[in-house]
Amino acid sequence: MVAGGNNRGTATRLVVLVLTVGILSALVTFFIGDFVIRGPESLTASPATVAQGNTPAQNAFIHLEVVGSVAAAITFPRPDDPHPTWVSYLPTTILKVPANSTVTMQIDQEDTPSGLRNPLWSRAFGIEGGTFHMTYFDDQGNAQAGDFSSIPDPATAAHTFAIPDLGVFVPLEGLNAAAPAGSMNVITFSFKTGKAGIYHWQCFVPCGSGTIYGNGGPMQTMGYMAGFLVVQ
Ligand SMILES: [Cu+2]
Repeated sequence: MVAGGNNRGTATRLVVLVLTVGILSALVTFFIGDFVIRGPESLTASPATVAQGNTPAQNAFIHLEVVGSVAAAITFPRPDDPHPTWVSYLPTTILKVPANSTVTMQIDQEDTPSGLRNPLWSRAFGIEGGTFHMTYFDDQGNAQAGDFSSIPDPATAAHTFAIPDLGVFVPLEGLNAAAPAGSMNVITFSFKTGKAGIYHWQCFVPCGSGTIYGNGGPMQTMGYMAGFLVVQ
């Protein structure tokens, strides 16, 4: 009798243990799966041809938009975004580009200036020809265009596009307050990729307003001011 009772007790404990482990495993799987699914989508470079100044694009083209808040997007709206007030690159920051190729970027920059903490960062590095092409607006709100190796005033930068491991760095001029409503600075440049790999990229302007030193929130979150360049 006593032995039988012990066996039943052991069996019950075993069933409870197995069920508990099963439920915990299911929960862990669910949370990991949910995390992966909720991660930003990826954008594969298109083979489209656009001009950078007089140089036609080759191989790969990536078109991004930079907004002061996701809800204000013009080119790439993200209606169900969990952070509509966050500053962001759009439509995503997971960018897939071919290895050993020239990637041409077009960035529609719509945010106002934040300023650079280090004036050295007003210079562009690591891009083809050393210059980026930019259409922008002057203090009178007139459209201007030109090729630049740096932005004229570090205080007027809004964001930067930086891939540290590839030595690529481009300052993005903030939209002048005199620019007509709904306008954007359009910045185009090209850089070369080497071997396949995953390269972290991010903005170097602490632009996450409302977070400590501006470096939290969107600055640390994939899909906003940080991302991966997937070279494949
Ligand atoms: Cu930024």
